[in-house]
Amino acid sequence: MLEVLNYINGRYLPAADGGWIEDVDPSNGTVYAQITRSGKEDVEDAYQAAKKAFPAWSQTSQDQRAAIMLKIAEGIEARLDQLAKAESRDNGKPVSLATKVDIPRSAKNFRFFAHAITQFSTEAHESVGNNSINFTLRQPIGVVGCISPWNLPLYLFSWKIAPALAAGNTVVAKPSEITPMTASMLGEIVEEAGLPKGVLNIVHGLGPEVGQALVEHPGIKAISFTGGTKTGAILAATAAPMFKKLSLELGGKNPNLIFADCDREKMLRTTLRSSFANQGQICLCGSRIFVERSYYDTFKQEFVEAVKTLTVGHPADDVDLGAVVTKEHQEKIQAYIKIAVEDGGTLLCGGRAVSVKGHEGGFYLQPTVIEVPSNDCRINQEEVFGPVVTIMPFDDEQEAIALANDVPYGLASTVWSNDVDRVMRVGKKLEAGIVWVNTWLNRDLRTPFGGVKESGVGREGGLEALRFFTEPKNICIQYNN
Ligand code: TXE
Repeated sequence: MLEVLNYINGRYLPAADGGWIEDVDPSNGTVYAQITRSGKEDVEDAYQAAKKAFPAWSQTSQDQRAAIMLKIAEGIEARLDQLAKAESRDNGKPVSLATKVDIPRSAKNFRFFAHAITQFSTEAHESVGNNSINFTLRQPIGVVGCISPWNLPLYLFSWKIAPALAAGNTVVAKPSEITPMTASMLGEIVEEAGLPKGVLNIVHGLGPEVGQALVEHPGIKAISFTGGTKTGAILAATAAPMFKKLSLELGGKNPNLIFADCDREKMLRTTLRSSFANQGQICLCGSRIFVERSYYDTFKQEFVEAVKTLTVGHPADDVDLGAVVTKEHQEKIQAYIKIAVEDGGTLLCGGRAVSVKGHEGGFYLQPTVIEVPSNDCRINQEEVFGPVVTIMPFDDEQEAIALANDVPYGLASTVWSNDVDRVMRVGKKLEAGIVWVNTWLNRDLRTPFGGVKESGVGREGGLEALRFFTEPKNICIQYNN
């Protein structure tokens, strides 16, 4: 049986207490690997390795760090097929998606922050007449923790690790126990790239065990987390009394506002993606669709017809949707569909599990569209995180904005309209960290990424990430003329 081991101080090794958890292939429901089940002792070992490596790594020049990170990016790209297949087998997403999006973006994350760190400057101020100069150093924090989820495994794992390393920190990182494989493969890639031992350490296991131990460790001074809102709250409660720096990228329940004047062909094509990409398991998916009333009936008919053409099947095949990540998650999504209908929703298409010939044990679901009577329905208020979207009409901009904002989350939003005055009026009033206009998941890594309300605290991406992973220090020198 394939084993997923910890990577500590440049060595692959099992957890100290020898426990294991199963790694299930969502495409057929079989256990295909066992994952080492780490705990406090393993986090301590990883921390000691990172602490020992910190002085040298933090004194490595930005150019030297950048050179190693560029090699890590090349190492990921050299293993594109192997990593994409591993990602798909762990997560259930189509191999084509992992090949086109997840793995290339993981390489890009390292490449981006390799360049960013060589441009990362700070401010200085001369106080004329007072013979003083004030300048700011941005110093690495020390040993930091990175905790990532199962939906975009290597993509989000690398999105945290890259800026942490670029800023001169050493890292203890924990991927999701549901999709540990590609994170585990990163160990050999960073070693090949020349990353010194102990700079990056990867521990595997259950969130409430090794994840909690990571957050509780007094020596780990900052945690960058992506996952569920409930888990984010647990982390915050643990970290608060320790005054630990936290970046929390949590859930979303994103509105997709469609005005009648939009480019309808482009909107329809993009809305299929924003609704069902990665089986709807992206925190940025537009799961609540609101359409201007004059266009609503036409949209409903055309959108449902288009959704029915989407294919669901084994991730290794040329399909639009693969399997959702676990049996439990499949059941959670189906429960939400049932609740939506009980709340007065109309199932316009989908709603059922799919049995894929030869892979009957897999966790497949039809892409589902539900027309809801109100935004107050539970399915419009809670994150389902699956191939399920709801639709309902709105009468004017004010109503569209009110509906969009009437959720506990505030991560991303999409506005479809060719009226630039309107998209500015609406965009400025949306309670969201990201507003896409006539596009979706169109990311420039220099921009801040994150949300408001229950979608999290802080921002990742670009300079925001480098600022999170450094501490500013103001030095003031007074000199004699
Ligand atoms: O996230 P969890 P899961 C949402 C989505 C999904 C829900 C749960 O609604 O259904 O979150 O997903 C680790 N201390 N998103 O189960 O549980 C855990 O091991 C420290 C949105 O993946 O939050 C994993 O590595 N760590 C999100 C990571 O936290 C803990 C993407 C995420 O696990 C921990 C994924 C603890 N007490 C899910 N408990 C997005 N914004 O993209 C768990 N973990």
